[in-house]
Amino acid sequence: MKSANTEHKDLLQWVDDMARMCKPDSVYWCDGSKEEYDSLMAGMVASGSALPLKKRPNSFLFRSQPSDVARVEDRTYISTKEQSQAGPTNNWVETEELKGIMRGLYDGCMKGRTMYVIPFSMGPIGSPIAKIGIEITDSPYVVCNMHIMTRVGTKVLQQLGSDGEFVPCLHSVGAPLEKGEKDVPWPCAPMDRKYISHFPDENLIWSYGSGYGGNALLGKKCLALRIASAMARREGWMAEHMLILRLTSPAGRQYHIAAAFPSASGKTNLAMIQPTVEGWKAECIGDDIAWMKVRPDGRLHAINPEAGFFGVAPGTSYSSNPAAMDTIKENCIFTNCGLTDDGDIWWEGMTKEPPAHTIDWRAQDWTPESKDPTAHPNARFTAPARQCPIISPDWEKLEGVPIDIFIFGGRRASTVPLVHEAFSWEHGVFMGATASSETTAANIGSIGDVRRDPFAMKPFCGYHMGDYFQHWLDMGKRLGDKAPRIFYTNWFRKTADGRWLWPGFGDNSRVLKWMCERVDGKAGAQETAIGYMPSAEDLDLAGFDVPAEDIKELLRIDVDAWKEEVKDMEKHFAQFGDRLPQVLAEELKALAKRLGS
Ligand code: SAT
Ligand code: MN
Repeated sequence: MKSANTEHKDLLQWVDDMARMCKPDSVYWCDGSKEEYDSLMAGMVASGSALPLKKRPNSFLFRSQPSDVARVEDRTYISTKEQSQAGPTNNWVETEELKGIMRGLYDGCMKGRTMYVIPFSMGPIGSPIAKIGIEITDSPYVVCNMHIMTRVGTKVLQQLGSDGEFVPCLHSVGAPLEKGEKDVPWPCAPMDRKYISHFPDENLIWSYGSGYGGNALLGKKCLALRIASAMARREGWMAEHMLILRLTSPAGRQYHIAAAFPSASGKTNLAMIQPTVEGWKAECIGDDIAWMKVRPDGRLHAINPEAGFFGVAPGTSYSSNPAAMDTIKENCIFTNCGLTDDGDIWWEGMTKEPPAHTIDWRAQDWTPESKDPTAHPNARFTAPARQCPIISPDWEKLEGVPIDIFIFGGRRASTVPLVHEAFSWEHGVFMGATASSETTAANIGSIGDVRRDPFAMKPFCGYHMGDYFQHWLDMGKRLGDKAPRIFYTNWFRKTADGRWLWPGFGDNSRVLKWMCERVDGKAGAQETAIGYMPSAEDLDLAGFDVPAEDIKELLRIDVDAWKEEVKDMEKHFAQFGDRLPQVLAEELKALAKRLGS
C-alpha cells in the first residue's frame, strides 16, 4: 500500500470520508510513475482483463462488458438546488436527493477492491489555465488510462500544496466482491444503477457503475467540460469541446484554430490533419477539449487540458489519419478492438483487406463474413499525445496559444454547405447555438437522427444552456476586435443517392486555408442569406479532382431546406424560454428575413 504524500488537510479528510463510505480493502495513493503503471498492468494481465499485444510494445487490449460501451447520457446528471440552474438540456435531480441515492450505492461498493487515489492536473502543471483534480477509483484500468490522459502523481500533490484548490472526483465501477468471489474481466453495474453525477455548485463529481471512457475517466468530460464550463462562467474564461491546431502558411505565418464538433465526427482526424494544399503545415495541440483565457495581450489563449488522446478507433487508418496511426504504435491501451491471430489489434477501416480471422470485441471468433464488426463502433485507443508525430512543440506552453479562428460543425447529409462564415461575433454565437449533427456511436442512443447540439456541448454543458449562450456573448464583448473569427463547416454532405460530395481529411485544408486568408482580409467571399461563403474560385483547388458540379452542390444554399431549418431552430430556441438571449432571437429573425420567409 502506498500512503499519502501530502499535508493537505481537506484532501486527507475527503479521502478518509470516502474510504469509510466505500469500504475498500486498502487505499493506494498513485505516484504517477512508470513502475506503478507497469505493475497495475501486470496485475490486470494476470487476472485476465488485459491482453498484452505481441505486435505493439507495451500495449494492451481490454474488452468491456457488452452493456458498458459508451457514455450514458440519460444516466448523466447536473445536480443543483433548483432545476432551472441545470436547464432543459440536462438531466436533473435535486442535490440532496441524488446524493442520498448515491450514498446508498457507494456504501461498501469497494469491498474486496483497492481504492486508488489519483492526483491529476488538467493542463500542464503550473499553467495559469490548468486545474487540479483528485480521482478516487476502484478500477486499475481507470488509473492506467488516467496516467496517459492526464498528468498524474506526486508532482501534482506538490503543486497543490497544503491548501490548494482541487476538484474531488469519486468513481466506482459499482461491483463489490464478496469474500472469495472471483472478479470478472470488466466489472460494472447494470444500466439502471449507473449514475454520472455533477454538482457544479461545489465542483464535485460522483460517478458510479460504469468503467467506460467519459463515464469513468473523470478528468475528461466530467471535469474538463461539465464542471469546468460552470467554473469558467463564474471566473470569466471558456471550457469548450474543441480541438486545437496550428496551421503555418508558406510565408511562415501561424494561425491557431479551435473547432467544435460532436463526439465521433472526425475531430481527431482534423486535429491531426496533413494538409494537401501546397506549402501549408499543420501541428496538433489537442483533439477534444480547449480551455481558454483572455491574456494580458487581450487575446484568447488556449491550452489542451489533456495529455493523451482517447480516440475512436474504427475508421482510423494510414489513409484517414496517418499521424494517429503513428501515435498508437506503442504504449497504448485499446478497448473493444478486434484481436488478430498474430497478436495485434484490428478494426473496421484500418486496412483495405481485413484479416482472415480475428477474435472480436465480445471475445468471439470473427471472419470477414461475420455479420457484426470485429471492433465495437465506439472502440477506442488511449495514446500519449507526445507520441503524435505532428504534435506542436508548443503543445505544453504554459500560457497557451492565441486563437484566430473558431469552427463549429456537425455531420449533415444535406442542407448545410461545406463552409460559411459569420457576419459578426453575435452571428457566430448564433451559428454555434444552432449547430446540428446526426448522432453517432459515441453515446448510447439511436444513430443517425439529426439533433441540435449547440457548440457540440449539449452533453457537456454544466449549467443552463441559455446562460451559456449569454456567456459566449459576454466573452465577445470583452474580446472586442481581438475576438477570433467564426466559421461553420459540414464535411459530410451527400448527394441524393448517398455519395459523399467532399473527400474530407487532408483536403479539409483547402477550407482552412480560405479561413486563414479571410482573417488576413485576402480571400474573397459572397454575402449570402446564411453568412459569407466562398465561390469555387475563392478556394484553392489546385491538384484536386472533385468535379465542378460537386463543388457547386457543396456550396449551394437550398433555400427551402433552410426555411425548414429555421422552423426547427425556432423549436430548439423555444426550450430555453426567457433564458434565451434576445440577441440570438433577433439573429434567427434576421436569418428568416434574409431567406425571404
Ligand atoms: O466521452 S468519451 O470520453 O467516452 C468519448 C467522447 O464522447 O468523445
Ligand atoms: Mn469529445
